[in-house]
This record gives sequence, C-alpha cells and structure tokens, in this order.
Amino acid sequence: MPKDIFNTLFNLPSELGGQVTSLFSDSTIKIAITGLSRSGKTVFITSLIDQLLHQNRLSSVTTAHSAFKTTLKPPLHNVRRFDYYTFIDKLKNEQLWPDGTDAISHTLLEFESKSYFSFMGNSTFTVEFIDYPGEWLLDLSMLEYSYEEWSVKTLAWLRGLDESEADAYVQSVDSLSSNSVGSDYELELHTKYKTLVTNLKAAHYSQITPGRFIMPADLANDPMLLFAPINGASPKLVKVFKQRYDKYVNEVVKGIHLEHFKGFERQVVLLDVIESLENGYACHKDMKAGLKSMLGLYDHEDKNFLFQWFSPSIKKVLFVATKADQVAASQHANFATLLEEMVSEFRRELDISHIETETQIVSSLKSTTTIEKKYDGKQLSFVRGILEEDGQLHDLYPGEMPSQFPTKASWQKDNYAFKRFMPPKRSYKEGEALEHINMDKVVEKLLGDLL
Ligand SMILES: Nc1nc2c(ncn2[C@@H]2O[C@H](COP(=O)(O)OP(=O)(O)OP(=O)(O)O)[C@@H](O)[C@H]2O)c(=O)[nH]1
Ligand SMILES: [Mg+2]
Repeated sequence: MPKDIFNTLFNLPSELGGQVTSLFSDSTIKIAITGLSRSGKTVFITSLIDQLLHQNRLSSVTTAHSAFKTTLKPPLHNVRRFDYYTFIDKLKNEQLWPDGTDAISHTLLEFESKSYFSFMGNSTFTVEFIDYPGEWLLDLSMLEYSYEEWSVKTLAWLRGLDESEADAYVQSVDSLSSNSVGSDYELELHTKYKTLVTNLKAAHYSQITPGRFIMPADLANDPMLLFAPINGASPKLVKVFKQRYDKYVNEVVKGIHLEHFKGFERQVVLLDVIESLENGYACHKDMKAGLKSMLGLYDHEDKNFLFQWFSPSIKKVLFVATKADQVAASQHANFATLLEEMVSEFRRELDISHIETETQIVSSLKSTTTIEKKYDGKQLSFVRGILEEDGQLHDLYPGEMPSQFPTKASWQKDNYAFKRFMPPKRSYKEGEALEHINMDKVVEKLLGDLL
C-alpha cells in the first residue's frame, strides 16, 4: 500500500509511514548500483554503508525519521561479499582509492527502526546492494542480439566513430572473403578487436562489448572469448564466432551477470558528468548511448526490454552524478543542471513505465574544500585538495561548469579539464563517517520511504 494512502487511512504523521509500510513489505529490498566503469560505484557503496552504520553525517535523515540502527550482515552463501572493511580502511587510513572491480559482490544491511507504538515491536528490513564491474554491465545488451545482429550493430558503431584504429578494423573485416577460414584468422581478428576496444575505452568511449574483453577476470584466456564482430563474407568464420558468442551470452551474460540482477526493486545509476564534459561531443554522445543500453531502454517496437531483463519489480531509479568535489561548491547548481540534461530522455521513458526517478549530485568522499581567493582583482572559488598526479596539496581554480552541454559545433574539449584528487589526508575519530557531499540526500531519496 502506498505510504501516503496508508497514512491518510490511519491518520498517521507522514514520517511514520515508512516503518509501518515496511512491516507489510518484503523484508529484503534489492538495490543494484550500476554505472559505466570508473563512475564511482565502489566508493559510493562504501560511503553509503559507512554513513548508514555511523549516521554522524546524516543529520538531515536522522532528524526527519525515527531512530534506526543499521548492521552489516554476513554474506549470503554462494555470492561474494562486498569488501566494505577493506575499502573503508583504504580510504580512511591509507588515503587511497580502491582498485577497479573485477567481480560481482553483494552486501546486506539490516535496518531496525524504532516503532511509534511500543506494542508493535520495532520494524526491520534488509537492504542488499550489488556492486558490479562497470565493463560487464553493457554486456546485458548482448542478450537482445544474435551474433549477426551484434556484429552489424558493432560495426556500424565503429564506422561512425571517426577514429583511425576503428576504421582500420572495419577495413580488415571488409577484406574478408569465403577463403578467410582457420584459427589464424580467428585469432588475428579477435586480437585486433580486443586491442581496438581496449584503446577505445582508454579514449573514453563507453559502448564497448563484450566487457570481458577488457576485464576478463576469471575468464582470461578462455577460448570461448575468441570471437569478434565480422560481416557475412566468410560463412565458416561466422559459424565459429557465432558458436562462441552464443556460449558467452548464455553461460556468462545470462548465467552469471544477469543472475545477480534478478528481482531488484531499486537501481542507482552513477554517472561521471565531468568525464562526459571533458572528453568532447563524440564521447558524451557515446556515454549517453551506453547508459541507455545499460538501462535496457531500446528503440525496438516489439519488446519491453527493461522489464524483460530487470524483472517487473523495479520501482525506482536514482541517477547520481558522482565526484562533485572536483569542482567548487559555487558550480554545483550547474553540475546538477548538466546531470538533469543527461538523463531527461531516460527519465521520460522510465516515467511512462511507472518507474519513479530522481537525480542527485554527490561526492561519496569529499576530497577537496572550496576556498575563496582573489585573483587578478576578481573573487574566485578555488578547490584545495591533493592532486592524483603528484600527491601534493594544491589550490586550484577548476574553472566554471556550463549550465548546459555545448553543441557539437561549439564543443571545445580543451575548455574543460578537471583535475583528479586523492582521498584527503586526515585522521578519523572512532566511528566517524567519511566526509561527503549530499550522501544524506541519497539516503533520503533511496531509502527515506522505508525509514
Ligand atoms: N574526487 C572524487 N573522486 C572520486 C569519488 N568517488 C570515486 N572517485 C574517483 O573515481 C575512481 C573510480 O571510483 P570507483 O568507485 O572505483 O569506480 P567504479 O565505478 O567502482 O569502477 P569499476 O569498478 O572499475 O567499474 C576512483 O579511483 C577515484 O579516482 C569522489 O567522491 N570524489
Ligand atoms: Mg568498482
């Protein structure tokens, strides 16, 4: 029953609806934390757990709701545990970011909320967060395509990129004939494609499949991965590649990747707006297309892919732009507008499917401070933080964020270059949570109705 209706029927203050409705709802709420690679998923989950466990930087949440306690539960059998303790130790005590993720992991947080009426007993519910290597998320789109369809789509994408290495790969595909058969051809094409996508990834393109070509993890050197997108000129080569593609899609994408996503009710989509801005029009467009595909939003007429993949249970999607601390606080309003612009089309589509959406800019770990300085007679907002490139503390003028993304013609990559920062060098009191920007708002938007 919706919280508002329940409250009206029983004449309860709105802040009580969450704990009452949670008594009647399923006791485990599955939340998938998704986003393209390096968008900040692992740091975000670590901070979210840290904020919920300690609550000393969540005052807006704790004052709006009745008291709640959060406990980290032992992992489910058969799934890997999200290693909160190692990550938080690294961030707080070593002042280092965690490594990129190479496996799917889960975490369970149990909530106990103080009930309004003592006779009712406290309400409890569990939230399960899923962390995922960003590279693998786009593979879910492969579920919708046969090998031939995937090849046509991928080759068309490569043709449209205007990158010489992509053109060279397409040319080698175009030069195939019915005589192009045998393991030498297979290996050569696979190696060329794998090198190409690895380089495109480094050049900030997003729509890369299969993810295991870039982050193979336990499948490194598995012969199943020996395929690449080609045309129909060599039916024998197509047959071999198709068999491997089908095996990959069935055993890895369906059998492993999709399994972890079944039945989630809420999804957080992390976006790196700054990366999108600083790498130019082509990468921005590609990132949006990658996100769209990751959300399962396709322009097909006959299927509702979102529901097909992600089960009909999804109710809420929260789009979060991370790393807001890379710019000065004065730029946050524009930062939020850029996020809105990036996701407005997705929000419309989700809305039609009755899925609630929200947006939020955050910094999971605030690594800079905004300081006002006079420069050339003008008062400017600088950021102070430890630069990743030299490990030293700097005061930098990070520049201004535009209020909208530039057009293709006006987009000058060099206008936008933002620095990367390390976690701040400081000591934490016992039980002190990570310093953040807006993680309290994330908790409210994601879980507020349950508290
Ligand atoms: N300044 C700043 N940088 C951040 C923050 N969160 C993440 N980063 C940066 O983003 C990088 C990637 O963060 P992760 O959390 O590992 O990203 P991920 O999405 O889990 O990446 P994959 O596991 O590779 O998909 C970090 O190494 C940091 O450089 C933040 O709150 N502030
Ligand atoms: Mg990660």
